[in-house]
Amino acid sequence: MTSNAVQKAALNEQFALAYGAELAQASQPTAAVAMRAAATAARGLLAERWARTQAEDAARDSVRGAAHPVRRVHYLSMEFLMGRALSNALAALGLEPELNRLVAAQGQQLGNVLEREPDAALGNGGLGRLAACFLDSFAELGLPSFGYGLRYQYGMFAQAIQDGRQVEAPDDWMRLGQPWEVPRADVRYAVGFGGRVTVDEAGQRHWLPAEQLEAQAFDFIVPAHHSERVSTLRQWHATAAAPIDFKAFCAGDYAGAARHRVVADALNWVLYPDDSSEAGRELRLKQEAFLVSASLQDVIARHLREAGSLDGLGLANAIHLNDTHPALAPAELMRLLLDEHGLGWDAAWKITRQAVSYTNHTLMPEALETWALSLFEALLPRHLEIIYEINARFLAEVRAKFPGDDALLARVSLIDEGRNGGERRVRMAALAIVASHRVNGVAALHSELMVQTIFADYAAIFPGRFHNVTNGVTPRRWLQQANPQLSTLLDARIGKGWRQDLAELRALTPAASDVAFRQQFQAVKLANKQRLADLIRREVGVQVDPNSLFDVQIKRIHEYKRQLLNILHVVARYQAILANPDAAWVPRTVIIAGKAASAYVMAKSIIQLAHDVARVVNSDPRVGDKLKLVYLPNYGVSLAEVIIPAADLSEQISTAGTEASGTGNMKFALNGALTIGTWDGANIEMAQAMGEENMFVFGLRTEAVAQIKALGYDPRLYMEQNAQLKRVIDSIAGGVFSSGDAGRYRALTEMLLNRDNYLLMADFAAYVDKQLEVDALYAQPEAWGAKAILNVAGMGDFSSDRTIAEYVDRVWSVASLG
Ligand code: DL6
Repeated sequence: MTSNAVQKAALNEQFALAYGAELAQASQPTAAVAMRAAATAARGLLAERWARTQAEDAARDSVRGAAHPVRRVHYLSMEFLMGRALSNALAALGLEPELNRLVAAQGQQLGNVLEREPDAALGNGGLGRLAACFLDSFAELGLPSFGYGLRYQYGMFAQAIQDGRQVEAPDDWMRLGQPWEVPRADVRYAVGFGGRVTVDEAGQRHWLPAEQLEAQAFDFIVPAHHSERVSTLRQWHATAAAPIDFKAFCAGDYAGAARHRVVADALNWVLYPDDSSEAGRELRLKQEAFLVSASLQDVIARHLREAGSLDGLGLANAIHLNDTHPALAPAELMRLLLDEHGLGWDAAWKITRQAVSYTNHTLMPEALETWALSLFEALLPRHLEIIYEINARFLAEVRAKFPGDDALLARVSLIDEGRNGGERRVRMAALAIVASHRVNGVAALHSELMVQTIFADYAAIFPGRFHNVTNGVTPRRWLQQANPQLSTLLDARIGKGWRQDLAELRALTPAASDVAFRQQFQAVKLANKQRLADLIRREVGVQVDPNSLFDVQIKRIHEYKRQLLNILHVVARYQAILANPDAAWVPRTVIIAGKAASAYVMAKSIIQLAHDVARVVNSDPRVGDKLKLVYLPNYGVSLAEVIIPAADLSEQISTAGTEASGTGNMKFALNGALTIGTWDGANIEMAQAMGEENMFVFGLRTEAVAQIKALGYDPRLYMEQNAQLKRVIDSIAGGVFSSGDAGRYRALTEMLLNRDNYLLMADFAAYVDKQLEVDALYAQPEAWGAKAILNVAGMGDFSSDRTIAEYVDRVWSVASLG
């Protein structure tokens, strides 16, 4: 039998068994029953690949001390935004037609079955989705690797909209079980918190934690598409180490008997507990420490199993910190090596520096994580001692290199001494930088600004440590699976190789001037738009015209991403249509989706404004199909997979210098949307790759932003000089969109007029003008289609396979250790 025939036979067998078991429990055949059976069957097939991959990796040269060993990469991240897994697994296994046949035999349609799978939304936005794309590329490139995360029971919240306002609810994504995960009952580690540190007669320090938890591993297997390799996401689940308090139980105090179990379980509940309370902050720090400790114990245990001793630990293993959330890792690794394995400081530090590297994903100073020393001391007393020691040695080095510069010492210290009256805090980014052999940003501009601004001092102290690795996205999910019709068209034109080597998209360039191809390309776009129009009608009851220009902004709601600028443009356009209804308006459907952090008041106000404006515009008969505004609730990976292939225009309009990279920008262009964007993040490299003339670039650039701010920015001036902007602000402030309630958006308009930190007022005119250019081009379908094709052709550099290859080269290889 061929290997595909063997796989088919195995799928048949496993599906039959799983379907029987599911049906017995569910009592009637539904698409959900078929979905779970299919997932169980696919997981069974992947499990065999997992075992083979692990055996291959264990036998690799690295642990035997070759000169340039292949290192195993351990990617520590608090977020993995995986989305659905079944269609990805079927595509990788080449079994979609077979499963189609199997579910049809049970009276189900494959499309419905696939849609029954809940999204694994264990992430917040771009950072988490990037981690998920990386797992795909780890498998595809055959990199020995483990992703490490937490097994959140509720993940990111589910967003509902009530009266135009965001309402958050737990997203109970595992309520019907989680057929994908493989529980590893035997992979468990103890993780401690609190207590105190003692010193024995030999001077050895011992941490005696007051609370002991147990971390149990659950594996999620991610398959390669062009080999039988897989990568693993190992997620930790916390339980209390101690049994119930029997005394309390016997006294009838059942809640008291189990209190410590609830405390332990709280670690599993949500991603990002609200950290506006002390309890929320404590829980978050515990989650981070829990992830780090369990993962590093696992790394060490595996190395000991394979190599027999700690020798070569730092050379054979890369430990990567996805932002600062796992930045406790160097301190925990030092603790494990010093206290649990008896190494001396120098040997432990050498291993740590060899192993650890760190990616920064934001320049926002407020997002740079710090922890109150008091909390740290209470939860992690031994780690704090180690951080003090790392700091003392680091500051001694700095003193030697820059004698007499006390201000520098204060700025770079791992401890913020709270000199301005604040409390003392641990700076997690400083810990990550000092302990890493490589630190990188995620797009060229971001990496440059990182060393010029937030990390300028460290860059002077550690020249050569800072690098750039521009983000990428997996073409398997974001083109092949999300846009099957476009994939088929590309296959016919340039072959199938782009799935493995995205650079092959370049061969599409001549197709931009091929009339027949353009028509086919635009027919695919129209079909995708029709699918989205159907979804919009189902979800929010708005009828949109698939021939209108689909103008899309989907991402976390944040002031710097400037969804508000987009809404201001909608209001301006609405007013212009009313003033001149008979002009040749290019019909436009503006689509926004995204979640606001639950405590972020301004972002929630922006969501409400979008709904208020949508209500007024969409119900105004004078406007009709000329303009519609749609807000799609509960944005997530699966929704993005429907929206992105249908977009004509991709809104990437952050204030220059604020968006580290963006990855949505890449997904849109890959699916043939044109970008309207600022000179920010990876927009810049995309424009360079596809030609700036194929993008609608507008707005102030980073230097101009800095200059305006330095000169004393006065947003009111922009309004006074621009009658259109004044009408827009006046109408919002006057209650035109809030049923006359002039107070509803007072804070928002006051913010625009008095602070406007993200320069919306300064960029408004350029943005509105650029939108007119968008209209003009869209009115020429031939020219629009050609540019859309050139966008796809220019995206060859933006595969996460390229990104991971660069990480291997610049960050994770032994050669990068210098
Ligand atoms: O690098 C992935 C992604 C970038 O594409 C976005 O530009 C950036 O905003 C995002 N950063 C974060 C930062 N969170 N923290 N800390 O999500 O990373």
